[in-house]
Amino acid sequence: MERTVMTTPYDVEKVRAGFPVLHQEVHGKPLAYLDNAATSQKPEVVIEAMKHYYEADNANVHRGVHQLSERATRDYEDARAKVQRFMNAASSKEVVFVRGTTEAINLVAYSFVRPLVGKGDEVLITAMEHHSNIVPWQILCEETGATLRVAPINDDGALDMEAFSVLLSDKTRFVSVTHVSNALGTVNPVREIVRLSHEKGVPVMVDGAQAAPHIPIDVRAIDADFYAISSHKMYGPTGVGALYGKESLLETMRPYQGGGDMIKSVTFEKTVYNDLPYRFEAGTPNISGAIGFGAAVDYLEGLGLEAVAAHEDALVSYCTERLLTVPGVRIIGTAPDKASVVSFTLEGVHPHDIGTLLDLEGVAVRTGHHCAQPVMERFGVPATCRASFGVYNTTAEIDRLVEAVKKVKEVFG
Ligand code: C6P
Repeated sequence: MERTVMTTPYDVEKVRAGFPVLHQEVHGKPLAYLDNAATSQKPEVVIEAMKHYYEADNANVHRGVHQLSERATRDYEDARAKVQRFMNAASSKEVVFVRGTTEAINLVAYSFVRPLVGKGDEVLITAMEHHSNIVPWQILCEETGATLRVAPINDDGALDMEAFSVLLSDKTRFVSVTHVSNALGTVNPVREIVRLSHEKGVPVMVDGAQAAPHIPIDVRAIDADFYAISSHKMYGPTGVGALYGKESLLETMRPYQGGGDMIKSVTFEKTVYNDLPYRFEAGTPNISGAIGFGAAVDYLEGLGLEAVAAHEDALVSYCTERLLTVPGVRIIGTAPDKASVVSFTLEGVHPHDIGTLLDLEGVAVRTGHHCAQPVMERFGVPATCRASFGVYNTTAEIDRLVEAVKKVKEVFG
């Protein structure tokens, strides 16, 4: 992907100063938080935005005529506009607040794809998907008689595009792919995937959970039909995310849940559903979460996504190079285009043992299957140790990771 080179140097120490949680010791060592793919830390500005809402404006949205409700509604809708701008969606009607990527994918499976498919139809995903982009499609296939097809990945963790093109057939009704793999770091050629799919008239959903915190997202340039993101991986709060959907498609979809706010009028005879995007936001939403999400989007845009991407690309390269100096280290996922994740194993040591010993050194990584068990199977490993980087990480923290891995090697002989 082409990236703009920033003229001002990236000031990581200034960035770090904005994150209160980073300034602590774990087991007597300074915290090196390298588990950003699981969830990122929150800057003061996000914490403050949420605190302000509860201290000054707390009220339900779209309901009251009183001052507090008007303010809460304004800030909630401002947050939607921020997310719209962040993803470059054409209209705020195309941005539905959800609990996160998982809920967004389930919503699309239920409301858009399920009524479209039956026996003989196929849904196409890839072998590098997170469970959130596998299980909803399995449920859908079980219930409709459709078949789930899986495009394979190459030994370096890149998608096998030739196989993908072959699997994309006249039977394919829907394609759902991740933009960035959480277990491998692979960046998928989503524009190309969408182009090929649209040539066959097949709509595409992109799971952007791991892309949105790291690379600029432009849903219109990608021409994605649906795109899902999670606030908590983007320096925002947990429990909120966004589903982008093309207005023309959202308009055709049945509601996901029924309840308050998703209706225009209700009688026992007939309910008239609300306009977009409220039709998909039944019940009192996560108001403080959405406001925090909006603040997180402002924060990321303030840093500049190109600058963030350049900073994290440099960390991935540095980490890969340094880890490979340790005999017995194997990097899982070596695709040419990667974002922010370095998954590895150490010969003779279970990743959980590595994780536990790293924790004693103050280094936080995730170990396990990363909710992507088929990826582990593909690479013949039970689990990996995953270092994942964010805006505040430094090469010094990577040096500490590498020194800790060397120590693990010594302990286990
Ligand atoms: N991956 C990880 O440690 P939610 O939980 O709904 O915000 O996001 C789910 C999800 C979907 N797709 C991808 C590619 C993801 O990485 C995740 C979440 C975390 O890798 C937690 S399992």
